[in-house]
Amino acid sequence: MSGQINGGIIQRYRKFLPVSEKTPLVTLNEGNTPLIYAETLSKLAGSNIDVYLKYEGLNPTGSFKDRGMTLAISKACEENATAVMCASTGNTSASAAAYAARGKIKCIVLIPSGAIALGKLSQALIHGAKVLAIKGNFDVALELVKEITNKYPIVLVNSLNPCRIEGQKTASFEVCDCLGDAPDFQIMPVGNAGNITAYWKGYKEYKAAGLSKKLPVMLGFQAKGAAPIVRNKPIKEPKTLATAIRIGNPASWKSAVAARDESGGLIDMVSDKEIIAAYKILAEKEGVFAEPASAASIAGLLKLINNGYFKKFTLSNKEYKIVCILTGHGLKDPERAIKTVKPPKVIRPDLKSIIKEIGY
Ligand code: AN7
Repeated sequence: MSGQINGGIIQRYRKFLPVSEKTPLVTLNEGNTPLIYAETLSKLAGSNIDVYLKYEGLNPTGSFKDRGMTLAISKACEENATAVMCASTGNTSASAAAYAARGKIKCIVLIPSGAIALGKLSQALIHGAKVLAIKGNFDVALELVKEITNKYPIVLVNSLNPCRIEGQKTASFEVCDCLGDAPDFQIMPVGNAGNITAYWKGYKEYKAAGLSKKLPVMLGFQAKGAAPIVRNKPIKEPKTLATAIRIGNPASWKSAVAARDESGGLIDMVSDKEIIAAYKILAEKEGVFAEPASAASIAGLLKLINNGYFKKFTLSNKEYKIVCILTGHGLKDPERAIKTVKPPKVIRPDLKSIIKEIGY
């Protein structure tokens, strides 16, 4: 027996995507991720603002990359490609490796040595990709991958591949389907800048199709030590503990700036300290575990609340909706979680010791 039971983003949004009946479907039923109301963050934002979390960590490999990868790998299979390749700060490699395994196509990934989270590395390895760690950062890896895929018959599956952006834009369709329209504001992390490009494209297409009425203000956040767009110059040695967005020369720089400017938004930065504070608030107050790069969305939200950004919009009685994109699951980087909090206290295995600790 074959066939999908509920399918993924290609089946659900087929008419918006560059596929035909001939395109094989390489899917793990990605997408359809929850939009979760955030009670604590909504209270902090103000009485007429609702904050929602788009939990992309619940995709099959634990990040939003699966939306673009299902399409990129399906198209590579349609074109009878024998191999795909990407550079990655982790999540792209995890997703490429899984979808390539599913599509029975060879996968090669180039990662910065010692600089990707353990969960992501384990995924790329267990799915059978050829994983090569270079003594260099993501930007160097991406340049090498571009050169190799130009010279050899290997399909590039970084977000320079337009299929990646096409697939990822379906997340904005889901937000609109869920809210009945686009939100007023969208906050998201920016690394290689493919995702902000994809969301903005999706919002515009949905509106043009008459399926939504408004467009959101796009608010992107980079990590302070890796903020080339904010500083308006490439960063040679980007630094941040949010390894997913440790990127100094984003491939989709221009289209990210266009999304910012066309939407009347901004691209700003948050420090590692702010990212970790947001990471903890999200986990402790909302019950949602997202990786540090994703917490940049929440750090950005808190920064904008604190500097009064929303005040100028919310003087009226109108209700406003903010959607924060949580791009990857917290379990991707368990080491960071454990470093952020105290390790468990080791006690004697008796009732008295336990009761003493829990204060009853
Ligand atoms: C969790 O995996 O670039 O601005 O190579 O993994 O579209 O790059 C990951 C990026 C945000 C930034 N959040 O998105 C890679 C990679 C998470 C991420 C981003 C990434 P883009």
